Amino acid sequence: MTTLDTNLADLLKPLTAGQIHAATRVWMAPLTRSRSKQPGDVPWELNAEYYGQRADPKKGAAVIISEATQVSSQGKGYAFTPGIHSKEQVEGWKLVTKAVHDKGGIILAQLWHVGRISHTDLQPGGGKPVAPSAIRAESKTYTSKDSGLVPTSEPRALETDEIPGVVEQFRQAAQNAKDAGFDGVEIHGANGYLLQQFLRSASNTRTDQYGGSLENRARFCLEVAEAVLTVWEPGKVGYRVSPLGEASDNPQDRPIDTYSYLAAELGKLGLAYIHVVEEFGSATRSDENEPVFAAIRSAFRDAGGHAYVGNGEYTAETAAQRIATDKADAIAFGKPFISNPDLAERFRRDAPLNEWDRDTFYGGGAEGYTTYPPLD
Ligand code: 8OZ
Repeated sequence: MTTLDTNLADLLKPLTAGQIHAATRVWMAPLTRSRSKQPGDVPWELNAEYYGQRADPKKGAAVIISEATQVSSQGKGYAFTPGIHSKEQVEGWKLVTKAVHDKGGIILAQLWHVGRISHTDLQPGGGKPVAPSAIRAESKTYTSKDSGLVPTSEPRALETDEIPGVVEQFRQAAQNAKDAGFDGVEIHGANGYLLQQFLRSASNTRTDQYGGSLENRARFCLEVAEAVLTVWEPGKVGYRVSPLGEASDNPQDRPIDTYSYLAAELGKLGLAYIHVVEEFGSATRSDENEPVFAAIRSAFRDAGGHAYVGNGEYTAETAAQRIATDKADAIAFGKPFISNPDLAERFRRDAPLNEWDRDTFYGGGAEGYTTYPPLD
């Protein structure tokens, strides 16, 4: 028997993460696809079809984490990404959650505020994007079909008394997710966006209670989590981190200290899972980096958190091995789910995978979105 055969059973067995009852350990990662209906960044039938195709909890994703979804118009950083702050958007998401539930699936909304990774063209009234500090990211974003990628705008620092209003955007979005029929939410704390901008000293030079010490830099992240927990039970909430990632010009500092503190505080809140981007860009799931993941895993679990969800360039083999050795409770697959709506079934049958087409990752219509065939 191969390693895959011996461990595959572990990958395909059920998992209870808090109050999330997942049929397998094969989850679908949040994937920006930039196909919301315009104007208004509204989810629509095409998005419902895409998510529905992947929603069979045994053959597809046991749990779907939605693409990153802006909590407010201020939280938007890329053209064509969906929001969850207007009435139309909530109505649009109802089509998506219904399509998933019709297949017996589970879907969580990923709540997103980009902070400084935005452009004045995308901001309400053409204002500056907001951030912990007025430090521009050497990074690009996408403002329209015509402009292509453009440098991000210089942000302005949030006033201390504005911060509760931004926390409230997350609370309201969490409530909107409930109204739209989601089964829970994931807080986007990764990849150089607003929560991570607060957490890291490279993007946070504040001198109030939201900057300086690690406790202060993590304060905003934890206030967001607590606000979300006024709407959702902790067993239905996850939090995503990218401890080693430096995406969007946001270098790491002291990842073990930073993320074991954050993971422990999130664990104390009793969250369903922590979702860790282990490999992306310059970050890799190497032996050298293993202590970072191990520290997060034990800090979160020991404090009362439930599952550890790994992510990043996994195959069936590496995922199965990770589960079998208790290095993760579930694995979130991204690109493989773009091109394989029935990914878990293909793993089960050891069937070949469809290849993904990068040219159709972002924007456009059905092509490269709902056109990948299942086995049957
Ligand atoms: C790809 C393109 C735009 C945004 C992330 C939400 O990295 C994203 C994203 C990914 O978390």
